[in-house]
Amino acid sequence: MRISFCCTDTRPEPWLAGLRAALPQAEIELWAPGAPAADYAVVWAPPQQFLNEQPQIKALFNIGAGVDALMKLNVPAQAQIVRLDDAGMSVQMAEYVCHALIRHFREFDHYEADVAQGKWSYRRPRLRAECPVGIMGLGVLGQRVAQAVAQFEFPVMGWSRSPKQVDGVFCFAGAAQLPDFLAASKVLVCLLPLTDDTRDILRFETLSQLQMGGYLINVARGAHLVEQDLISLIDSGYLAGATLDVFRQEPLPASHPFWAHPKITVTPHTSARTLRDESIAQIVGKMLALERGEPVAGVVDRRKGY
Ligand code: NDP
Ligand code: OXD
Repeated sequence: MRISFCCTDTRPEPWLAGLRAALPQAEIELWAPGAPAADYAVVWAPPQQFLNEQPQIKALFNIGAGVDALMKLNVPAQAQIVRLDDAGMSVQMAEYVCHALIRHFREFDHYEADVAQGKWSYRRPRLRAECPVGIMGLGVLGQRVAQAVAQFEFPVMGWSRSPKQVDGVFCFAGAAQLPDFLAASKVLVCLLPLTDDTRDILRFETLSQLQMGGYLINVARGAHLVEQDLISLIDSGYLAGATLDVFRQEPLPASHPFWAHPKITVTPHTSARTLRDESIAQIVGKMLALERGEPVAGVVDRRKGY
């Protein structure tokens, strides 16, 4: 079995060492133009040239959950695209979203500012019932986040493409139920894949349907959000603020207004990191299953784009 490694912005050595240790019988090489044909590839945002030179490839293993960078390319028709299926990401996502939600809900920024001035002050307790949390995307990550948020006894709404039943979550589905989902939510968490249907989904028209004083947590992709619409809604006082982990342009340019906005918290696309050892174990397990002719989880439906 020959495996090609072609991952942009990723240090290849530890991945190659981990893959070789797990699959000593395989030939595993860092891709370079003109490399021999491979059976499988481990990829992250590969160049089109890689795919053009590997028309026979059986499967591409994406070292992230989101496959939007791959879906922009011309991928050989027979190649299965397999994404990371949790692999240690969902618990990180749950931590990140709960941290952002609780920091906002309990007004810890205000306490921090008061404490910095030596002030011993109290803010009026808020009611959880008045802070319903809406989660867009009830997939591997969205469901884990929904469960974690529900543990803190917030009312939880969820929205997905197909109807779902998730314990403790009031579920909405499809474009027709989006307005009801938004109207029932005050904090909105985006955990959608980036597709033609979801690009720009966080825009004036949708964000202004959240309950007054709403808050946005975007941990999916920057292109879900129309950035200026968010700033306008916060500056007008309709939305209370946002925590953003992903941006249209990454790294976020130094001159971007998000950096200094007092009601926007920025983190550098770090809400759920790819964990190398877990990811290698998952990828290797799936490669061996495919070799045996068995089905694997996390295969992308190319028509849906995720
Ligand atoms: P999944 O594919 O498991 O889940 C996607 C969910 O979105 C599904 O519930 C799906 O509905 C729903 N969905 C897709 N399209 C629509 C639509 N048009 N309308 C309504 N719902 C829709 O993905 P994951 O949970 O694993 O990951 C989600 C995203 O999180 C990734 O695509 C990636 O972009 C992002 N991510 C960000 C990271 C970060 O560090 N910031 C790290 C990892 C992932 P249905 O269930 O009906 O198919
Ligand atoms: C992912 C990511 O999609 O890191 O896994 O954003």
